[in-house]
Amino acid sequence: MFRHLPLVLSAEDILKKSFNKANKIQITDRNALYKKKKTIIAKTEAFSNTVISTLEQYVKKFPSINNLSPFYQELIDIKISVDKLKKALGAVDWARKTCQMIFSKQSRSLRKSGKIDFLSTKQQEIFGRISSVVRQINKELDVLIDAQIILKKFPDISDKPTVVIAGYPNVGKSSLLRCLSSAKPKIAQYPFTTKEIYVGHLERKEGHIIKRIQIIDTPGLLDRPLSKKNAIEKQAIAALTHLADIIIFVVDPTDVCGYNLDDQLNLLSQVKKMFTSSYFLIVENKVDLKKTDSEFIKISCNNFEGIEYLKDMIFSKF
Ligand SMILES: Nc1nc2c(ncn2[C@@H]2O[C@H](COP(=O)(O)OP(=O)(O)OP(=O)(O)O)[C@@H](O)[C@H]2O)c(=O)[nH]1
Ligand SMILES: [Mg+2]
Repeated sequence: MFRHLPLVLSAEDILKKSFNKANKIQITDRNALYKKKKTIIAKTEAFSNTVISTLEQYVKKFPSINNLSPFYQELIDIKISVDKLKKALGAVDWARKTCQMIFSKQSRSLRKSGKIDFLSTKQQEIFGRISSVVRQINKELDVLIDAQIILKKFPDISDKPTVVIAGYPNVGKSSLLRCLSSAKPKIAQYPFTTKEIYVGHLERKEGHIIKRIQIIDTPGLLDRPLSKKNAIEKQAIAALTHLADIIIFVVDPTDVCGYNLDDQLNLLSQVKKMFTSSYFLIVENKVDLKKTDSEFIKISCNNFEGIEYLKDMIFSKF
């Protein structure tokens, strides 16, 4: 989705690249005066056009935030800030227009004059003014440099039917995504292993139809109010809010996750209250270690007990 974002350069690097382009220019003309004049004009053009086209490319290739899905907009807000990114793109566009204006105005006087001294002075003036505009947006370019790295790592979400796996940290959510799909999220025996949203896909042929489902692994949630949730937890809430047709809520009654069952069940009732339009499948994981008499779907990501049944339940709901 965001893989084709341009590699954003700092202000100094944009200027360096543009001066390098200008320095490479060689004009030949038998008339020495013309040669000098043409060279000055061509170098000025090469420098200005490189700056302008670089800035233009950034603005064009960054996604228009308002056209993104609400999920991506919220993810941007959590990880970057929509406002900050919009302001940075606005500033870069302002700089592009300003450089364009400086170049158009000044290059006319370059063409008219035949005096080399005047041409050199004008050229330096254009270099100076454009450089100072680019340096003015140094901070905003830094915002885009960071944003570009973050956006390139965003999960590829499609509008397929979607299952979101949620629950306390360390209960086996990522293990379940591995059991249900070919995705390979990291699994470890400590909480908050998952810090991002991961996507896997589950397919099944039913007659002539292939049913495709998107499954999303989320960072662990703690039983605390939304206002107290950190940026990692907020990503899970964003996935539940914007993407979940089905929510698989995983509980771990064994305590090896490090959290007691009552807290997990409190979270479950909070989540149920928040997401009333999603269908819930509540699974009790790690039944290879302990099985309770709850009515939850019993699974083990270790020995795959209950996994096929869970898949049947998922497909039957779509
Ligand atoms: N015995 C047993 N261990 C399991 C099972 N499923 C997961 N585990 C273990 O539980 C630990 C946590 O698993 P993860 O899949 O990383 O849990 P998570 O919910 O994604 O954790 P966070 O990303 O930190 O929220 C790991 O050590 C897994 O090997 C299971 O069915 N049985
Ligand atoms: Mg995980």
